[in-house]
Amino acid sequence: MSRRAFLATTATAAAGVTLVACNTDASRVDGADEIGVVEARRPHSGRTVSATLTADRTRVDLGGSIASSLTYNGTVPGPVLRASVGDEIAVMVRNRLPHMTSVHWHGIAMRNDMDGAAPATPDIPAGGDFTYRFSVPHSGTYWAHPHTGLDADTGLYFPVIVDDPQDPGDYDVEWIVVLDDWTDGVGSSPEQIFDGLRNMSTAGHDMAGGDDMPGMPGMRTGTVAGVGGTGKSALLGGDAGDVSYPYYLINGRIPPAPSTFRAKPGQRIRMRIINAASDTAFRVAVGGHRLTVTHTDGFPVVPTEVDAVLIGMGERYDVWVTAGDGVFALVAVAEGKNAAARALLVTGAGEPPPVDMAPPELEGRVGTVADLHATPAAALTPAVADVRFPVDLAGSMTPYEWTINGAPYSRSAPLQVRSGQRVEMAFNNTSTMWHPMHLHGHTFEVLTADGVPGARKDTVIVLPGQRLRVAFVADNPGRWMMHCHNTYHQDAGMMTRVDYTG
Ligand SMILES: [Cu+2]
Repeated sequence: MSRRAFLATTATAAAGVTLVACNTDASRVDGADEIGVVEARRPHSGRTVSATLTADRTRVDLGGSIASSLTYNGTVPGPVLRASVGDEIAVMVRNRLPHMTSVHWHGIAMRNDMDGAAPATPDIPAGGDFTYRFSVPHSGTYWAHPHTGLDADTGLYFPVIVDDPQDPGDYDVEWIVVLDDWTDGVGSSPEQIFDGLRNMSTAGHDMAGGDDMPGMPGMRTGTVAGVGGTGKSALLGGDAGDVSYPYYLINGRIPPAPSTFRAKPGQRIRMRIINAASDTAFRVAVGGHRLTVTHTDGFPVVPTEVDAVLIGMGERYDVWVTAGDGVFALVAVAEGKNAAARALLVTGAGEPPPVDMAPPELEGRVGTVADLHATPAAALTPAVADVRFPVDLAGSMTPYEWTINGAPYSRSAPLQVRSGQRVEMAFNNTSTMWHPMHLHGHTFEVLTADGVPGARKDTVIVLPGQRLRVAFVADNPGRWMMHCHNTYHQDAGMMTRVDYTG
């Protein structure tokens, strides 16, 4: 399918959806006036992209394995939402779940009262409807997911792609690749995993222990399937994760029944890779191909050729691939977990590689954030910071507690900024686990030792023992969450806020 045909298809789909009523109530948040002023300053195309999403428990076919899980409109991933810079997005969410939910628009620098994370946006009660309505200021690869409880570890996620009509991009075809670690409906539920992690710690033993779990007769520590079973990763600087999943998926499919992307030999493919997982970093390669990284988290980087990329939860990498002739495996290794997800690239005749084939590119040059630099247009104007914050990341498996600046979210002191400030944050990871740290509503620049601008990111991997400085301009007033994008770390407290005080 050509890029032109792809765009035409999505435009037709969008046109068939009716507009929904506006229920924006900006007066309910602090600084509502300022939010309105900043919204007026964003680009506006006059076009509205509308959609309706129903969050419900449904059956999903993962490729011969049927799971009961939470989905948007019955599919995993949910439907792609596509807009152009300046468009207004109007998405009505019908919550048919038995509990509160929300849709957080990950990476988009949108108005705070539509961010989909409490307290800035109220959660949607069970049975309720809510319309998210906001304009999109920047092009790029984004995605959306709930910001409530452990629902991020279900099928509730979908890609959000924002095009720039002024810069259509130099590629022939586009391949959206969504990675996930999967347990819901086939293994332990996210709630069972979280209970297992916490009970493991309450018992004061590691997973090798055999004591009865308090209050759970017959359940023994380490017996919750998936809990504590992962290995080490040199790339991640230590422990790879807390959870071993039954499946790792690309575009909702298990490796024996992979999703297939068709292109012509010689075509330049823009792959938009999104890691929607909860506890898994992926090392991604395409057999027989090199990757040219062009963007991360929506923003352009100086094109960088690599053999594979490492992508943490919440991160996105856009890469170019020039298609060879044949049948190739896209393999996403669940880093440090001795498992993988895969998809196929088909451009010609041939048999698919064996399901367990590991392309040699996985062991070649693996691109990480340290290799990437913002393009001059994407880099921040150099300036001295107006305010600096330490952001200490700490925690442990036993007890299972994760903190920012010494406190879980329930007791956290938000970082306080004022509009117009240049803000520096110094992540300092004193734990033995890596953390993909995500800031809502802003894209920060990774600061480098030599002063060459690092990549613009909204989610960045901070390795064990690492100090990593980032800077952003406080230009989007409101109350914004900042947290580890490991679902279980986040729920165990590794979250705080950046609050505007004026
Ligand atoms: Cu974490």
